[in-house]
Amino acid sequence: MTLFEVDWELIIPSGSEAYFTIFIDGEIYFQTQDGVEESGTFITLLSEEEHIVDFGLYTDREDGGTPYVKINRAIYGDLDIVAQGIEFWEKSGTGSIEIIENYLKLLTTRFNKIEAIGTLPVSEPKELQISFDWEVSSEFDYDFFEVYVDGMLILRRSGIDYGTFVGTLTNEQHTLRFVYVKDSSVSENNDLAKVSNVLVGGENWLLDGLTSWTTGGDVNPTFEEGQIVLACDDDQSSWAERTYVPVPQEPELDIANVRIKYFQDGRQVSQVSIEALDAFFVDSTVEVFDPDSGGWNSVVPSQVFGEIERYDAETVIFEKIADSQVFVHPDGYYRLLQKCNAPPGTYYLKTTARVGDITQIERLKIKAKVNI
Ligand SMILES: [Ca+2]
Repeated sequence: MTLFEVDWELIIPSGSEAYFTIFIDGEIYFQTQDGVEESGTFITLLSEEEHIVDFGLYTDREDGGTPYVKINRAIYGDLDIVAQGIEFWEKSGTGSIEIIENYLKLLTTRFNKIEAIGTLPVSEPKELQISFDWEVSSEFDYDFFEVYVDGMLILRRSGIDYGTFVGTLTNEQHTLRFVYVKDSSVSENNDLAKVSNVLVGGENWLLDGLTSWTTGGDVNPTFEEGQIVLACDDDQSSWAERTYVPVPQEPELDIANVRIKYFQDGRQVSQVSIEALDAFFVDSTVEVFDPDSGGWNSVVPSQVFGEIERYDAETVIFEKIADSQVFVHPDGYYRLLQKCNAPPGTYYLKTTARVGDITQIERLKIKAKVNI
């Protein structure tokens, strides 16, 4: 979804009356109180499809002078729609719309209305898809079904209406909230809203009803026949919300890109047998895989260290019994010297090599025959 932000300002000279509205796709999303001069920022998140935005000014009295609206800033994603110029806007009603300096100005005279209507373009989808079926049956323009993501309005409908919402979000934590909210009087139609088939990132969020949801408001919503049912009395609300948490990404394993090779007496070894576990050395080299040539090249690691470990087959635990001493040989290999005293058995030389941000750990099996 794409953020739509509008900084607006309604100027009403004393003795005059007017109010300002924002309609999106034909539905009222915002309205000021009649006759009150004010300013603010309107924020909504809109789905990827095209949307019609409609700024409206309604003037009742102009005894104190003509009221007007300034749209000081209107940004849709990366698009500055005020900067698009007056061509972006279609005028409807009586009065004038014009771009003055850096703002859009709407002006109309007594008992008239003026609207500036623009089309917000299709926007790029994000990674996480959300969709749900909704229906509302309420007092038109007063009692609303509203949907929020992270506290930002994404859908607002009233009267008798229904549809399927489809939008996308970044693959980050997001909270989706469904609300039914009523004004101070009058109920019409069935006086409720219903939501079903809530799919977030391919997961059906209603498989186990509202178990994973948080509910609240003056009246808790109910779950009936696969649908969230939101209803309440005048001046009340009812809501249900749930938070999406992305699955943590496993850190990229680059183990296959770095390898450690072991040598004794110049010959590569895959395990080492020693007469006694007192003092012995193993040489090692570190190589990195070059995807361009498809071969392994010697590399100078930023760090190499070794440890002798005892392996307990019952507990399946490696236990460190001594550190190795590491000597850098001028010929480009690392000599790992072990000095320890332990009974006969199976041990491992654990070698850790750091190359860039890769930490490669490998173990060489050591068979020690005789105790000293
Ligand atoms: Ca009502």
